[in-house]
Amino acid sequence: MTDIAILERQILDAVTAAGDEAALDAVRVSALGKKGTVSELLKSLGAMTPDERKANGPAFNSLRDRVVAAVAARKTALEDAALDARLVSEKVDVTLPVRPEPQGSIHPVSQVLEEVIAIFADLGFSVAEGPDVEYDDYNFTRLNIPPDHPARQMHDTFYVAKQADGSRHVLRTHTSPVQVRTMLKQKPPIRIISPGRTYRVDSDATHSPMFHQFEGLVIDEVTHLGHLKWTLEEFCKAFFEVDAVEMRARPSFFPFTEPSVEWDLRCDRSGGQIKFGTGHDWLELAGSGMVNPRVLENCGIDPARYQGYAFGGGIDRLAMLKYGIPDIRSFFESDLRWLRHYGFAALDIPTLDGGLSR
Ligand code: 2U9
Repeated sequence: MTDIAILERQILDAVTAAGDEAALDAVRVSALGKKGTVSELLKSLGAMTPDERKANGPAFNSLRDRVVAAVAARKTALEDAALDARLVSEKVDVTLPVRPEPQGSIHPVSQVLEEVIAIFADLGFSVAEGPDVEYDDYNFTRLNIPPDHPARQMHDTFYVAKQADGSRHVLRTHTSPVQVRTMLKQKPPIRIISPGRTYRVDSDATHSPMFHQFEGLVIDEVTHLGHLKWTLEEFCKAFFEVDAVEMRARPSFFPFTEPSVEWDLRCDRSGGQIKFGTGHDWLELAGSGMVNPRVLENCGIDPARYQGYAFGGGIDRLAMLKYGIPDIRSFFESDLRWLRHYGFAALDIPTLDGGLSR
């Protein structure tokens, strides 16, 4: 073997033996660095005669090329091995449950609240919220229920202690004051729902002193009872997960809507379970109406230019109907066995495309 061949063998063995990028770089420097063995050989060409240079030049240069290529190939191999090792160590099993042992469950009222929000969001409504303790003015007076109006008695109000100015705050008896607040700060078009807690002095199997409502409000230049009916129909189809529903209108009275309409839903109770869209029974669904022009005026909206429709329903009541819960009071007893039975898994988030209910 020539000296060149021996040197090449030594360098290539060292390249192969380099176990990581730092070791490989040390081999590269010792061969190709300023004072490296191959660099010294190339430098020695300068001191040779033209004939010697002719004889040794090609061999020295091709040695340098082979060493450069071997170092580059080893570098790629080391990088590939490092990536493979990282991929193995960082492997994630995407089939594992996100939370192996979920604790607790989602209350049916929270679940139905999310279902209602998902449906109305799909219909273009946004969610508005407000405080549970309200001004008497927003809960009643601006909604066309002035002091001493008989409708105040219907609301069985919880009053809060007198303020310094003699006025009394109330626990809101409906979520309508949220719509009042929205109208006072936002110009039409308005398209909101206001779900939340409401309070009335009432308690039996179908009434709880604290219950949950959703109300909807649409204000625009052209709105009518047809829009209202379509909106409630679309809601019912999505909520009860049926292809068709039939609604029956009954004339009603609310101080904040004129005309006022209550809606019943065709249903079938014959099989022990309730079915919607067929049958000979009717189920009270929601109250509604065209917003009373006096309410628009009280909330800073010009009734000559705008009209609106509004509706309201009980969330607890919807949860009882959909999930077969007979007594509203059981919602608020915090009985763990009840919660385990009627509760929803933490990741059971209702969406229209992913499925509203289990
Ligand atoms: C504004 C104007 C009008 C909201 C409405 C009802 C009819 C209604 C009840 C259903 C069952 C309450 O939970 S329940 O007891 N609600 O019947 N709610 S119209 O009307 C509004 C609201 C706000 C500014």
